[in-house]
Amino acid sequence: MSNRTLTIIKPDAFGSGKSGKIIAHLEAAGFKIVAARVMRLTDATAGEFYAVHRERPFYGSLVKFMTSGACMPMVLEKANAVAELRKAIGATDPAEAEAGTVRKLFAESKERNAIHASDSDENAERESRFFFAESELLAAR
Ligand code: 3AN
Repeated sequence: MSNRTLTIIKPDAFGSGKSGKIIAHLEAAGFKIVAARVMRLTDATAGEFYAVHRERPFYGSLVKFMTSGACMPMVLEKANAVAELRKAIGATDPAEAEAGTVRKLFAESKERNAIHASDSDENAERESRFFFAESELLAAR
């Protein structure tokens, strides 16, 4: 069980000025920010990040969406971080997400769903290193 996970405030939420509210929501839920940046993904970067979905019918559209504007990758820290963040963001489709979750509060649709969260400790580690250098991951709590 690791205490870190990787999140991305996606272009729909960042572009409509919801990043501050989402960060406040996550901090209120007990997450601390270890690393953060604002960036715009390229086709190559988004394609590599979502490579596991390459064969899915929504892959092309997902990459187009994720490169459509700036986004905000962050490494978050909390005990049992991966499971806790998945719980805090809610189901992939906001229509199915529980009340009070980030996606219920801030997402537009199943694709434009406001936020990404790693689905395992292994992916949290891989995805954190995808966006951040070793020196950026040193912040100790
Ligand atoms: P989650 O983000 O809840 O882990 P995944 O990993 O199944 O969901 O999907 C990755 C991303 O792909 C989602 N966040 C969403 O933006 C998009 N996505 C997933 N399923 C669909 C779908 N059926 N139609 C359109 N986009 C989808």
